[in-house]
Amino acid sequence: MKREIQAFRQKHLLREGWDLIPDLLPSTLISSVTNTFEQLIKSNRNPSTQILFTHNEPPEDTPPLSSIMTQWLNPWRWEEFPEKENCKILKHILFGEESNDWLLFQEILFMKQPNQGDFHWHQDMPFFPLDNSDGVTCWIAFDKCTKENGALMIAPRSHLSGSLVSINLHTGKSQDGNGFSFVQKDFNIVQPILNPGDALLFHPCTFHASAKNLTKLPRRAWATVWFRKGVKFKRQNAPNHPMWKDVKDGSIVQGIL
Ligand SMILES: O=C(O)CCC(=O)C(=O)O
Repeated sequence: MKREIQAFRQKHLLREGWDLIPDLLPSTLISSVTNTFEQLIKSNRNPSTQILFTHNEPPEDTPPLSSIMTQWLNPWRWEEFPEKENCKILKHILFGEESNDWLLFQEILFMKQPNQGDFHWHQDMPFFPLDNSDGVTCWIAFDKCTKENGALMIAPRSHLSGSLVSINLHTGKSQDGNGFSFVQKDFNIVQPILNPGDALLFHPCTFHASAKNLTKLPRRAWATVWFRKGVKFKRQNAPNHPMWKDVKDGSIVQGIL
């Protein structure tokens, strides 16, 4: 059966920086995660309040995260939702027989609401306190995604630059103020139209972004970030990362599952 075949094509990802897998999720998993979204909205589990400023405090005039995105980080932590089980099923769909080689680093449920601002071009890797980028993000649509509702945009092959700088997602400028900003015209940007259950896979160093949602309905997505086992914590890459309470610099990342 199609879904028992490993979906992750690592050679392709390493060459192009991204991949599209239509119809990745079985309908049972779509229903379960959709239910988590609905329950979360009704619950008292508050969305995250600010993006990570990896090395400094947020600049004083920084608005809350809700001005650009409604997102819940690591909902697998909350036992009232079946997210741990959902991530386990997804792991098998993605990596098949190689599942034991991979760990889940984080899970985010994204809800881009009408009138929230641009989510600027960035790489994920500079936000992670990890020593190598042998990983992949799996971003799965939970609503039809189009240009109008801010479908994810990807810059193919932008991962070839390696991990550069953490970006202030409110402004698109580098957090360390070194003047870096992403130049769209240097890449053949793609913005695939997705149906619920379709997945975009991208490398941790691939630049991606989403513009405003100009429709009247939210655009939801389930993003999980996976790394190959053996990756270690490296504090200096993101010293403000909340995981520092629980881990030691140089130790092997255990992952969530
Ligand atoms: O859903 C979005 O618009 C942004 C997602 C994103 O930046 C990410 O998954 O790292």
